[in-house]
Amino acid sequence: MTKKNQTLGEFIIENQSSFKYSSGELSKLINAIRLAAKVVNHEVNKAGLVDILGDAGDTNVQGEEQKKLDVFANEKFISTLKNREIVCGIASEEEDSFIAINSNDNKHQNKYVVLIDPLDGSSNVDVNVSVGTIFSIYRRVTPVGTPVTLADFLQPGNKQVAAGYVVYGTSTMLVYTTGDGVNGFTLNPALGTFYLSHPNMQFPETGKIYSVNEGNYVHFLQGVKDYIKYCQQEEGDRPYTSRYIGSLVSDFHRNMIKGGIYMYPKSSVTESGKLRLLYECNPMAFIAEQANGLAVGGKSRIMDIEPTELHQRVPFFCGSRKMVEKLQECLDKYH
Ligand code: AHM
Ligand code: MG
Repeated sequence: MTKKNQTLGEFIIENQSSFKYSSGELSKLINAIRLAAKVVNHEVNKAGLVDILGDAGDTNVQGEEQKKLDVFANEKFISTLKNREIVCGIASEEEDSFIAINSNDNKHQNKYVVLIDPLDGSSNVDVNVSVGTIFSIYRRVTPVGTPVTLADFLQPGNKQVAAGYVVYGTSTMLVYTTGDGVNGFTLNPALGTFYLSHPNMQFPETGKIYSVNEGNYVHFLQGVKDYIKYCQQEEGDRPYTSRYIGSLVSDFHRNMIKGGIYMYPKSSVTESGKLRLLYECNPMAFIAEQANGLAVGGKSRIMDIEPTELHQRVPFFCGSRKMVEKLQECLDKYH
């Protein structure tokens, strides 16, 4: 049961019973993310004021430049999660390999792993456009009492126990699911409190927005080109509207509220697309499905892909059910 005007803290406590595992730990985990999100939000909000913009000088594992805020967000989420005795490991888009939490004192008793994209779309920070944090939570598959291994992180998305995102936008929101629907909380910056503002979020069955980087059009597969042409044709409720922020969390969030489809296809230049299965696609797919939407990778459901490496990229199509089905129909014509 969801009520309006509830704080996130109250909501977590009231809804513990709907979670199938021991709920106290997961609640602690969501609380840790809530706390780190508030600190990162504070930093993101003042990005234009302080000398924090610009490259940190490091490159991440994908060879991309890191902005200082990426580094800050990465450190903040990791340290907040580490300081609580809940997770046995963390994998971050900004780290080459996973971080094992050395909980020798409690003999590796922690049961959860967290995968995180600490500041997605960070190239938007320089131009004052929304960015986000994406997180994904699994139960470890190796026995409690032993050190965490790569296998604990390489689980298909259908094994997620929770996932969510924070969008640092005109308002800051935290949206998450534990497999029992999707709820959105808006931060009241004056009080530093998240309030339940969007209970039981649902993708409209269909929509009028398509979001894709059309600059890459010539490189797309024919099925994707056909679908884009379909979106642009004048017929029925079409042409659709094209909206692309270039910040996955914001594009997804808008499409979930208004109805739409987000696409990051593979192309003749990016063989697997751009987005990372574990840090971006799986958590967004879990939220989408919990909100009556769909997420596919071209041939199959995103959450059924068996991951083979931490930083694996996959094509990603996600949004209103009918729109994703139509896209799939276009793709299927060619294989
Ligand atoms: P990032 O994790 O390096 O920020 O990249 C992911 C972002 C997504 O938020 C966004 O949808 C996409 O990259 C935009 O990519 P492009 O500029 O190629 O359209
Ligand atoms: Mg990212």
